[in-house]
Amino acid sequence: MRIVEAVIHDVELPLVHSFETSSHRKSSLRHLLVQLTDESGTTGWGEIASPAGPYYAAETTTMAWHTATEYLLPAVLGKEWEHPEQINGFFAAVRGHWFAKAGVDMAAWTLFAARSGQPLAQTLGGTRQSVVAGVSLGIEPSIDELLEQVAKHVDSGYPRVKLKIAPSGPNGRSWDVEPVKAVRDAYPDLDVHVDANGAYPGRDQAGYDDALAALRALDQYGLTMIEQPFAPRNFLDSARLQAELDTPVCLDESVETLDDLRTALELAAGGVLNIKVSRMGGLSAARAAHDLAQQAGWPVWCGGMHEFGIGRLANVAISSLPGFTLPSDVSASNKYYAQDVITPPVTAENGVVQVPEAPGLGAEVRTELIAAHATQVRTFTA
Ligand code: OSB
Ligand code: MG
Repeated sequence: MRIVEAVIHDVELPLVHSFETSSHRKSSLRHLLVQLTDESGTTGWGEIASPAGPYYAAETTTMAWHTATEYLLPAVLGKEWEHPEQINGFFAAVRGHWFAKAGVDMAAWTLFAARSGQPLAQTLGGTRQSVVAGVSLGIEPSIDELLEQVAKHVDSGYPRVKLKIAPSGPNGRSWDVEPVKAVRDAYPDLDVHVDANGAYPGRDQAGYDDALAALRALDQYGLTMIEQPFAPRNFLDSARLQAELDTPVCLDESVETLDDLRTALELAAGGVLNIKVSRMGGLSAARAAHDLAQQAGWPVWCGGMHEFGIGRLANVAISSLPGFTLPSDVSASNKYYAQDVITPPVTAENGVVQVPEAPGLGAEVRTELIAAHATQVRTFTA
């Protein structure tokens, strides 16, 4: 196969409900859609779901545009390949920039699946026909508004709810033990987990004692996991915390590469892995992380970056692999977007999403909707 054309679309979609985490709040999202076409005229789509600002990872959408247009797309154009796992090799010299790489890798995988006449999930080695979805709920202005959000999603059938939490600090009041207690009191048996996005100070920072006290208090609420309590590179405090808590610690931001995962496994810096296709640089890396975690006995689940439909379907496909035993953040398109870039959109019935059986991505890409919401487009030809 040879990529003869690459197109990148910079697309902004409004969110149906604004979303706040320990670092910031947003009401619309700007993602980059990558379209690769080979010499047979087969097209594959990928999504660069980098957040606009450098708060989850250092990468931003503007940087990803630069990385993709200056380095990644020129590197894949005109190259001969037989399998999508080779794509990353063409830009192996580029350090980091996992989101930008993920979008290109994903486009190569969907192109390959389409050309093989196979659903993406099957191409990846997926074994499930459906995947269980959980929802991720942001920090709300009040406990009542949070309980309203939980009720809305539990009532529509989602079996797991993840709550964003934050310690008190320069960003404002703490949002951890109090909301968790309120949700647990209202839903004694619900699968609940929390995600701090690395906001708790580590051992060498002010506030560590308060952080430990809050995290220890959270251990009482039967949470499925505490996701990313400490900063991404702080594997050591994560390992110390895991050694004393009953609740599994889940790593998200800490694991960008397979080397990070090996470090985490060796140190027992957690017990669960959130695999994000975007954070790890694509489907090839996500699949390799799944294999490594499975061998080590860590359950995994697929995290999201509020993907539009293209990235969302890639998440559904990877979640069909056997080691994804916990609910994934593959909620329906309508949790975030009134109009999605694919048709049909991703839907969930009682919190269960069907894995598409159609070849390739598994849905039609709505190019007219993409064009209507695009702020810039660039085309490369071999
Ligand atoms: O940490 O999981 C996270 C969104 C943006 C940045 C970080 C995270 C998230 C989510 C989104 O939780 C979950 C989803 O896409 O449904
Ligand atoms: Mg997370």
